[in-house]
Amino acid sequence: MAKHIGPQHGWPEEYVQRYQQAGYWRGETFGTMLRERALEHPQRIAVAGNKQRLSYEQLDRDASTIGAGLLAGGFNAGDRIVVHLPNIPEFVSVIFGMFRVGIVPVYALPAHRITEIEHFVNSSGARAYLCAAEHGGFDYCSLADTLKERCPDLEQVFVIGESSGRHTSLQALMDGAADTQLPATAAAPQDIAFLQISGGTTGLSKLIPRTHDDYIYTLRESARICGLDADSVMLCALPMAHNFPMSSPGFLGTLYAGGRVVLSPTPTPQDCFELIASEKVTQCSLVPPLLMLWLDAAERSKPDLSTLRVMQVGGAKLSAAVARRVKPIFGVTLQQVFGMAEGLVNYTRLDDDQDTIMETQGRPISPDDEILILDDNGVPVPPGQAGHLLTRGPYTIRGYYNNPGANQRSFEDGYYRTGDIVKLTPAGYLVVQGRAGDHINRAGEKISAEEVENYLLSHPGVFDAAVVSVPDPYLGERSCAFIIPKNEKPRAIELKKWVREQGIAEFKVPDQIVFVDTFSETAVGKISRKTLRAQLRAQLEQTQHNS
Ligand code: AMP
Ligand code: DBH
Repeated sequence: MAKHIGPQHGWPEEYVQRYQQAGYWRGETFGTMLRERALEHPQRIAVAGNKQRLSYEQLDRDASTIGAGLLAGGFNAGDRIVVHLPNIPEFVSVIFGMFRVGIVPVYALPAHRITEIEHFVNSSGARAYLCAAEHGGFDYCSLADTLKERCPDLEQVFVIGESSGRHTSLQALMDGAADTQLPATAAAPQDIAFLQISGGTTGLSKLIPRTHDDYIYTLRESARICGLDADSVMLCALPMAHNFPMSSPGFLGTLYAGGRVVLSPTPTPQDCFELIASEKVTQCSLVPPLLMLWLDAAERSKPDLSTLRVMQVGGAKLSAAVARRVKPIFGVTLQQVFGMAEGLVNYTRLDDDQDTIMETQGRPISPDDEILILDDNGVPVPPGQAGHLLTRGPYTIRGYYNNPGANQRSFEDGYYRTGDIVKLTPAGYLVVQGRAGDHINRAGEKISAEEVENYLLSHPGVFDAAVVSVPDPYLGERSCAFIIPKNEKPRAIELKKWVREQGIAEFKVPDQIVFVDTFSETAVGKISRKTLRAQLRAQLEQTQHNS
């Protein structure tokens, strides 16, 4: 497995110059950004959570210590390390430590399990894996043990918390490099800063290479569009490895603005309402199902949310009916966010009229975000009609990391095919209509139908499997697996257990299993999986409608 980071980024030189001249790419890096904030207001709290409070100065120092510790441990700029952490302050110090010395974090979600982590290690060529010893009742050290067996090229495991001596503790790494001062950055602005994870449409997630320059551009603009400044307090309720709470405007946008990030261990109303009151939180980002949960809880318990100003909601389609409840119940301005880890992010603006805020998913960050809306034949649709969204611009990647096959499918003439079906309003706002791709958007978590089908197909009792999304009043969408059994029909509960035992994130386990004799009388083997899934979805909706 190659250890170098490969091509730095895919933007052609003329675009690099254009984005630089327009002032989007300003030559900042995460290392310089943190150093500047630490010099501007050293004593301000940057991150609070898990009973810790880190000032900007302390965060800057910890980043240097971690970076120096990794260099002393034989790691070099360009190396990849899979970072698998919950919402704890060390998440921030660890990634800034890596940014400072040019080591590239690969972000895994706390819900990910051995199968996904092994895939991230192999596809990124990571030299190390870094996790928290335990979180949410799950023992990540045991996962690390299995990972070491399965990935012989993996050289190191770093653990935060009690690691029972089997792995290197982050604290030991830091103790070995205490008080080392490092220059603000060893990375260049156009280097890959980190690898983000795609939701995955076909099979396991793809890796998304983001540069310092392109990502920091989105932070600067997101902070401005969302009204963040040094007095802002952002509650991070969603898992912070997600691109949305990371950058739209997220914890990184808040740090860019010099504000304070407050980390919640869970997104429950109980945990979060308490933190909002005690930390005087001004902003927070949620996915629609959590928003609904919070709205109901707030109506019941009337918590003190008087400091909250703005709430970003995105990741999945927000219904206008739910959107309308936000202001009366929370007393905040709603901001819809339609984004993707690959790049393009749209926001409704804080001063937009109410209809725009309720009914649209916003407009792009950048004047240079190019939007194409095409019909099935690749021809632009007439204004106002729905079609496939393609985009390119100053922060949308030109290709996945080391994945020519996926790049062939997902990129054309520099445009990224988002897989979303959208309409454009006369004012240039996007309204998400649905999706062309075969993933399930389960409460904002994207699940690849193909990936789950493959787990099901590996069961000895399964002849064929097709996984589709079903509308769900709470989750937005849930997953349903249609199964053609072999001679002996397995039980649904057994199949769910089987999928779970593949060592994957729990949200990928099918919510519903339907056994059928055949998928379609005429079509088996003759139609694409995509058409088949569409037929099954229609069939299911029809039976639900009739019942
Ligand atoms: P990912 O590629 O995993 O980062 O997921 C991005 C995808 O999430 C988008 O392409 C959309 O399908 C979906 N998405 C994100 N925000 C919204 C939103 N506000 N409304 C509808 N879908 C959304
Ligand atoms: O769903 C997403 O991936 C997403 C949603 C809102 C995202 O990546 C973002 C904003 O940046």
